Amino acid sequence: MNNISEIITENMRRVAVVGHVHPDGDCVGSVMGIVHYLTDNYKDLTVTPYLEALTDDICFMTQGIDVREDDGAGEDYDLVISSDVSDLGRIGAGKAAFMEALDKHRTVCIDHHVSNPLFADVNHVEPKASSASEVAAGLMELDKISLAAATCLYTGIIHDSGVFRFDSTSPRTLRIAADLIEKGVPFALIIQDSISNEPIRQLQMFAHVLNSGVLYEDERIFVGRAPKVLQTEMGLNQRQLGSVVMYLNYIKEADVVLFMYENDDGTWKGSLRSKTEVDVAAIAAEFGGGGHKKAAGFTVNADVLEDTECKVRQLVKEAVNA
Ligand SMILES: [Mn+2]
Repeated sequence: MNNISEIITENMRRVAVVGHVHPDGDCVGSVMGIVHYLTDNYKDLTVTPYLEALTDDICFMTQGIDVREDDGAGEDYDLVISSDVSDLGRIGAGKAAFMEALDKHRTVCIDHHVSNPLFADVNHVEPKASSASEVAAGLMELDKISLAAATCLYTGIIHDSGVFRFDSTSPRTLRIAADLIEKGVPFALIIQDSISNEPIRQLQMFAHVLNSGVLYEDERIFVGRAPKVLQTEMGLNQRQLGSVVMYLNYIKEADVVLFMYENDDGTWKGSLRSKTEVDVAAIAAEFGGGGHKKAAGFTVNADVLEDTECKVRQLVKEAVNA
């Protein structure tokens, strides 16, 4: 597919756009970007976004728009588009609408995950793109992108690219972002309000993990933990722990960071970050997990928590000396 117009036919009237479970900035940005673009340019279309409940930092993108949080069963849409969804099982709200449309060969998948099994009838997956929002923007005609659409797409790009810091940022990412800024996107305000804006409890959690964790200087790895009791004490849920590992990654003396936090079911999630050639996806795979070279994760049982931390340190050591 070169342009999103290729999937819109004359007799289409009702379209739905769905994202993944626990929607993040890129998911909401790309879904809402597509919703705005289709609504703005196809007057015969009624376009409905489906998204699960949004966190405070990204909910501005859906303000004033009817977003459905249910599964959309029985709606019989002419077309259902998924965006930023890596796998059928990851569809959040609107899942029934998507599955019913799949039976009728009326689905499209727009994504950037390399692992995407191409689950829709029409699939447009760009594994090298920074974000689904970049992919979506690349399928649009620039002069047909409104300020509202541009704002959502820009927000999606900065969320998934770490404001253009991650390796996935390409010259194309920046060109598309530049085109979007030209529409008048208030980018400084969005970065301030949507990225550099953390509730004090989340920063206190980071401070706690930083102070209670251990820096193994010889191995250049920092290991920190957040047990359930601490999460409860701070009034945080798991989704609000995401920024902790990002801040831990600022530690100059550590090339690799391991952040272990307890899940509701008593298992522990290990979140790994690397600043060097140490491939943390390979380390996570040793524990049945996976991810990217510089950001990966896995889940282990509580009884092997200590062992796991030791083993990660050993694996990092081996990788450094390899
Ligand atoms: Mn994404």
